[in-house]
Amino acid sequence: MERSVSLNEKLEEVCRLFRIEYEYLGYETIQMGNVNQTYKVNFRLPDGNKKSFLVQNVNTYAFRNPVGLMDNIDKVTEHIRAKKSGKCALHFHHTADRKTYVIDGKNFWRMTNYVPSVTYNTVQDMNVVRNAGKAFGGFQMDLADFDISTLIETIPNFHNTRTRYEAFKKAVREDKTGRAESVREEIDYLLSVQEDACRLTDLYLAGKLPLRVTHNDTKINNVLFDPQTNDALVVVDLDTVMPGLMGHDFGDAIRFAANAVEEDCPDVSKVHLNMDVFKAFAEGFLEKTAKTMTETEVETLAPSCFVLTAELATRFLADYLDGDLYFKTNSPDHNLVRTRCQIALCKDMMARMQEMDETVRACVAAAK
Ligand code: GN1
Ligand code: MG
Repeated sequence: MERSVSLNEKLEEVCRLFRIEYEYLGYETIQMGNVNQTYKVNFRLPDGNKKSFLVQNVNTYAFRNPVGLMDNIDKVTEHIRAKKSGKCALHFHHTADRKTYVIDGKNFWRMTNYVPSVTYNTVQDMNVVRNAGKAFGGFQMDLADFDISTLIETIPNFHNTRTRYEAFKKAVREDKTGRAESVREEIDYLLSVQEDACRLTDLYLAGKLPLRVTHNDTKINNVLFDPQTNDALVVVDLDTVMPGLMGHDFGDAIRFAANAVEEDCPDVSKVHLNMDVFKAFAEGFLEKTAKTMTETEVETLAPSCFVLTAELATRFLADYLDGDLYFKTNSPDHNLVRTRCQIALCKDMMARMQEMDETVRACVAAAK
């Protein structure tokens, strides 16, 4: 890949502002996430060894209050780090004036420690899946004693499926790019499942589900694994850590990890819910969380997988209709491909709802 000199210089300058004074060697672009830009920056230490950090350019179109977001992250990472003495934890670097970010023009930069590790987009090894379930379940439990009132909503109504549907319908009505007619089938499907998709939101609004500190973006590639042992080392991508529901974390994790293919697979005939992955994740997640869960929360876990998948489909399709402003895309129809993949998964999840629910209940019984 051709490297822009100015980006190289910019990254070095940002690192200096975070008070990294070693010899700068250069950067690598890291494919991570659909929203922020991530770079691995490499340095040479005085003893000749190399040391790396991660620098991210936070997407301020998605995150309108990045300073509030960094305040959330700082509090949450320090809360977790205090419980993990000697173990791997995330740490954000500070500037000379004690800020966890550098603002330059439109760019909002931050820097963390680099954890040598592997990540997975699809997983065959059920041990890895179970460890991911434990990591996300453990993450919620680590934050169970965190004062939720000190967190801001980094994206208001992030998993409010009712407001997501309103935004989707607005995008259909406005049809800014003239694409709506060509995706009528997808629009109609998503409208037809609206009530099922809004089930979690409605239960919450009716006061039937407790608010917890949740991660809200529990893709399995947001867990870093030890390359030798495949133990989960640390949960990353804390931008959306905020008040949320147990089902948000469970459902989103299954949506991503238990899909037999990647979330943007163009061949929808390959999309299906892998029940072995479902079971392994549920075992790990519930081993950590079952004891603290209410009966209504347990009831929501299987439906939440459908909810999170349908919700994301409305978001991908709305973005396609709006002209691809929110998610990073690598082709003109990338958001449509993603939408179709999520819709295919929704259909398979609907067909397996009872099986999912029985598996959840068996895991809860085993964990209690
Ligand atoms: C985005 O943060 P990242 O890029 O891993 C999105 C999630 C979606 C996901 C789909 C802040 O995740 O909500 O589920 O893409 N994050 C934000 O891949 O919108
Ligand atoms: Mg994220």
